Amino acid sequence: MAVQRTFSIIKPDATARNITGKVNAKIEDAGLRIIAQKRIKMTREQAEGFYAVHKERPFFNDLVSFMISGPVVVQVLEGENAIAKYRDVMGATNPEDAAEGTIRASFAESIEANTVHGSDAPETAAQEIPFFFKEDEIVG
Ligand code: IDP
Repeated sequence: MAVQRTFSIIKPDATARNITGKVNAKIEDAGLRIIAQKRIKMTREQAEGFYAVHKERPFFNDLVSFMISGPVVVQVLEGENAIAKYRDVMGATNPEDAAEGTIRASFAESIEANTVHGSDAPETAAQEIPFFFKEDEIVG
């Protein structure tokens, strides 16, 4: 399996509870390397653009409001099979379904305030990384 890059967001529920370091420890313990990271406050336009694939879903407006309700930490992670590996480390979308030890099982508050985002496929990662990072901000 090749070395891949994936895009991650530590969501506002995690920055509010000051647990970004605990999330990062789980990422690093899984063998993923944080090769870019910044703390930002997303604009509504950014959040709507980022989640555009979900715009017909009933939870879209609430999701956008949640994502702009506080700071987030956007990241690029690198490692062997990073996209699938990070999805495993995150756990299921609904924390009630997430496997023990995963980020969402450990920290998520609800299906919406579920602590992290991670790209779901190589094509998604390739769109999401440049949405937030310039190439010279990523140091592999
Ligand atoms: P994922 O983040 O596990 O890939 P998606 O289905 O792509 O899950 O949904 C994107 C985000 O939208 C979720 O992480 C969660 O924050 C939110 N979300 C998904 N389903 C629901 C729902 O049924 N109610 C409220 N928010 C939801």
